[in-house]
Amino acid sequence: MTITHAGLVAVVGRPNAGKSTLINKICGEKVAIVSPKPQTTRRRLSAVYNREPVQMVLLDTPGFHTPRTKLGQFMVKSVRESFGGVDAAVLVVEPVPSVGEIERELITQSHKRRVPFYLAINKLDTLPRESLLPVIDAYSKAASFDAILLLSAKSGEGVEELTNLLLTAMPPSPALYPEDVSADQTDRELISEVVREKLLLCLNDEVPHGAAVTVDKLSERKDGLVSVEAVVTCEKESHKGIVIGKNGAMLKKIGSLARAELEEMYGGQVFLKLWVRVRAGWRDNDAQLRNFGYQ
Ligand SMILES: Nc1nc2c(ncn2[C@@H]2O[C@H](COP(=O)(O)OP(=O)(O)OP(=O)(O)O)[C@@H](O)[C@H]2O)c(=O)[nH]1
Ligand SMILES: [Mg+2]
Repeated sequence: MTITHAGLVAVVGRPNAGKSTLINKICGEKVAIVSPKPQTTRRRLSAVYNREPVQMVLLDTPGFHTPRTKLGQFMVKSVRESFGGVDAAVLVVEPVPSVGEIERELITQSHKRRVPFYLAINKLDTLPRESLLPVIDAYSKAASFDAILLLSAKSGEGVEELTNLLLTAMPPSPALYPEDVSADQTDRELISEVVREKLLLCLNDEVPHGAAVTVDKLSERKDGLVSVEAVVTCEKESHKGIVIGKNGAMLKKIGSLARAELEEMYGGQVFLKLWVRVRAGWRDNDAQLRNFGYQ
């Protein structure tokens, strides 16, 4: 593959706007976890998309919000940092006809960078087209964008148009990543994210938001079987009880959902063992945060 143009694209927006869904859709594969709950993404993730002769590295960022914990501070800091050195930025927004404080702050930050800046009004599939006119109007008044796109990250409608615009914004450069790399995350990080996604899907807000997942053991046997031991760390004893569930039913459900997805990714059998433990207040503890990779 010959790459002549390559660059970085920051994808920003409020929690739940659909940033990770959009990045997965552009890349044509699942690189980032997605959930109906806000604050799913905690760490910046680089997803690599190649279309010869261009390579585009999409930075999936945590939803921008007012932090209440040190984990939240880390998340918000990583959004701010993601603007540094990018070649383009995309603001992903909900299709609502007013520009929120979060969006205004992100617009200000992006304008400082003076790079092509695109607005992606997402979730087009959830409302009739005529309802989008006031949304476009509100954003046109709030800032100058290089383009305003209407799209559905879920169905894919309008995504190709954004992809094409972004590709043309990439500057002359050799490839930034080898062509077989799809994201800058290790197998351990990927596995712990898949387990965390299932926690978000199966449990109510407070419990998964106070949970972290780490992979303690990972091995691949000669016969191809992948063996994983992962730990779910909760903030409270009561949360631990909820994660485990009656007779272990919830943990079993989370484990089997995660295993099914990992088996698809690895293309073979996966043995997944989950443990649950409690570390009170870990979201405000520097050492714990470092331990979980939130530093
Ligand atoms: N109907 C509809 N739902 C969408 C669309 N895009 C995303 N969603 C849903 O919105 C929810 C949030 O999507 P994510 O991709 O996790 O959002 P995010 O912006 O990455 O969220 P954080 O990581 O929390 O900042 C999920 O339930 C998605 O399925 C869309 O175009 N249409
Ligand atoms: Mg996300």
